[in-house]
Amino acid sequence: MIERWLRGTVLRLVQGDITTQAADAIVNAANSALVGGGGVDGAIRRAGGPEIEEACARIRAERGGCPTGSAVITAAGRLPARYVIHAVGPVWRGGAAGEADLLASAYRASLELASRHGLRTVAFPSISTGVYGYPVEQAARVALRAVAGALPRPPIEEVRFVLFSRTDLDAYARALQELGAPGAEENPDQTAGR
Ligand code: AR6
Repeated sequence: MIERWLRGTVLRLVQGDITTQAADAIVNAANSALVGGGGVDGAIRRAGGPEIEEACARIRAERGGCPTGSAVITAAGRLPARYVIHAVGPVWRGGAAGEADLLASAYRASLELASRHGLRTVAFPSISTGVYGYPVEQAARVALRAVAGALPRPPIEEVRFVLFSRTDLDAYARALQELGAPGAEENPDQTAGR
């Protein structure tokens, strides 16, 4: 596990399966139609059961879906998490089609929903880097910068990235380092009593 404190929130990187994570919310790498797919989406819907599809169907009926770069929140069915935040990242088209902005926006929208619902712990997968083909090194940088730049106030306790493979974990670890050297003042344990 790799972690880093930033303004009262711990950013944590772990390798694993997001469907098994205990967190207030796990984030789904969804599509804008909110219809079930493969990858994380398929795994979340299988593990969570019909309650998730029912909630997505209601959102589809009310507002037609969820545009790329935005997010919606539903119940989590049988998952250990309380909520699922369905975030829609962009399909990779070579990098000049606004992909980075849309990906950053999907992360920001997810944190905004988490904050609005008073959630304390949120677990993200690596949005867009599977079926949607976003190169993971670039996506990791966009993801961590977006999250670091949009941490809610008051701070949520933990933002966890759950990476499926060791290669993805390594890419996110490099991106986390690039955020700048951690200052002692960022870690409340190290500043206690000062
Ligand atoms: N836990 C954590 N990460 C996972 C898991 C899991 N259980 N399963 C896959 N990954 P993807 P996208 C990783 O394809 O690129 C769906 O059909 C995976 O290895 O799930 O945003 C949706 O319905 C990859 O690193 O999401 C959309 O249509 C990352 O999660 C479309 O795919 C994201 O891969 C979205 O594509």
